[in-house]
Amino acid sequence: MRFDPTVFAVRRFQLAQFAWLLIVILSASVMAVEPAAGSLVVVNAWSRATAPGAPVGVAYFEIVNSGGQDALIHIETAAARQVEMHSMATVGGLMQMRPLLAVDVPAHGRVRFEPSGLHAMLIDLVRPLKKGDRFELTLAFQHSAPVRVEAIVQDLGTMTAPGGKDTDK
Ligand SMILES: [Cu+2]
Repeated sequence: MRFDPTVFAVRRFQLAQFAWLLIVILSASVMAVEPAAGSLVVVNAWSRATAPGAPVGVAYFEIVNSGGQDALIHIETAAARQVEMHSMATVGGLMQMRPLLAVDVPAHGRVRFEPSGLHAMLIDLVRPLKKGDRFELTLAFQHSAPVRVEAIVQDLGTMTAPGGKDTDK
């Protein structure tokens, strides 16, 4: 956009308005490139009903990252007194769970917590989990703001995410 200097004076008022508009536009675009906010989305959060008296439960979800590299470092829920992140691996023919301090979330990648893989172990449940219950999980990340997501409790034997949606695509 060009401004003829000879008409600058009469345009001063419009120019001032234009300057304000420019500030608004610039600050909007600065907000748009902010890396942290909203670049991590957590989808398909679910859990599984627990047998009466079972002290632990489990939760699964998928992290979709449209931003830079990050790491999941902590999970909290009101449904259990402690949450650990576990991996599962077959060692000598036996499935073993291993606590993890952090789970890498690659830039523009996905991390899936799912049966037989990564999972959130809900330790010392406040009450048994029943099918249809909902509870909130708060996921804390190394760089991004915490993300809260509601997990829906499925049947005791459920082994796939609700709806069986393949969210890879
Ligand atoms: Cu576990």
